[in-house]
Amino acid sequence: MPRTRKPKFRAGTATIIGLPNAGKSTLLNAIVGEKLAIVTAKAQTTRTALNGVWTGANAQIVFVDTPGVHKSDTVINRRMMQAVRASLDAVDVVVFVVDGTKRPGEEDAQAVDLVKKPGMPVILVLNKVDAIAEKPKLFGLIERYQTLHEFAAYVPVSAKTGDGIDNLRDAIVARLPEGAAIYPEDHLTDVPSRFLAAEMIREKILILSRQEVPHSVAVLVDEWEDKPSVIRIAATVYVERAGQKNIIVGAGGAMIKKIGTAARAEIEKFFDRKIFLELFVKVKPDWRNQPEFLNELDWRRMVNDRDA
Ligand SMILES: Nc1nc2c(ncn2[C@@H]2O[C@H](COP(=O)(O)OP(=O)(O)O)[C@@H](O)[C@H]2O)c(=O)[nH]1
Ligand SMILES: [Mg+2]
Repeated sequence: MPRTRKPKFRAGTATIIGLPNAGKSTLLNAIVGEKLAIVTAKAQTTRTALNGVWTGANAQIVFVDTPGVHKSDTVINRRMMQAVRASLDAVDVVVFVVDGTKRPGEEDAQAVDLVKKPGMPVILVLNKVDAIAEKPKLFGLIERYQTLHEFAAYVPVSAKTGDGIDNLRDAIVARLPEGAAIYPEDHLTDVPSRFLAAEMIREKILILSRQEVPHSVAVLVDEWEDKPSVIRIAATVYVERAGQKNIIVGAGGAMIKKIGTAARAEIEKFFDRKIFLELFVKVKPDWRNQPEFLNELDWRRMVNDRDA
């Protein structure tokens, strides 16, 4: 009887890199099938690297979503770029995401330079193909990117509709080393629940509030009480100025109520539990330049503190 060779299991890490708003977080969510990373139309929505695991029959990919490549001026921006660089260490494949509706510019060339490492396969993902009416335009775009780097593959996708996501997974898996799974097959992420909840609150603030507020907002979950019937969460929204606090609280508390309602719905959906959410707003001037506070916001330290 002829023996059919079973493909060997492959497992490894793929980091998702690109300019702000390319659709990196949307792509992570599309691949793992859960809304792990928050998404908005605003740049610098993602502030920290976070992982999401996809496990198939013959492979496991540990994805790392990262902040957009940008110039760093404040302490938080420097940390964001450190997270981007750190995600390139000990990684098997780089998934370089670009907005396929845009021509590559100087910023793209600089971002590509960041991922040029000897022997590192870099897959170019041309995202947002749902928004490209004339598909042949993609060929011209690919030609331009070819002048920037010898990419391992070119994969058009729509993170929004899911188009091309299977091809992308295949292209990544083909470049992973053979080996056993790194995580149990039902493991989704290392990110603690309280961080995910804080991010969901921050997303609603970014979506509902105006211009100057987004960059000034940080959210920390202070209490997480898991009761049989409900999870009770208390969180603090930090802003930099009193005026921003007024915007977020709104007239008669209308805005914070709206934020709370939207965030609670999102958190309930994700955890599939009834949630009781309490929000507080505090002014913390210049928090973006305070290393201590930035440590408090870092989910990796939340995990370590809990273990300690
Ligand atoms: N039309 C379209 N929009 C997308 C797609 N992927 C992401 N976006 C939008 O692009 C914006 C930035 O997405 P996000 O995932 O936060 O980008 P990131 O900054 O690279 O993480 C959001 O408004 C998304 O809804 C896509 O495939 N098609
Ligand atoms: Mg993002």
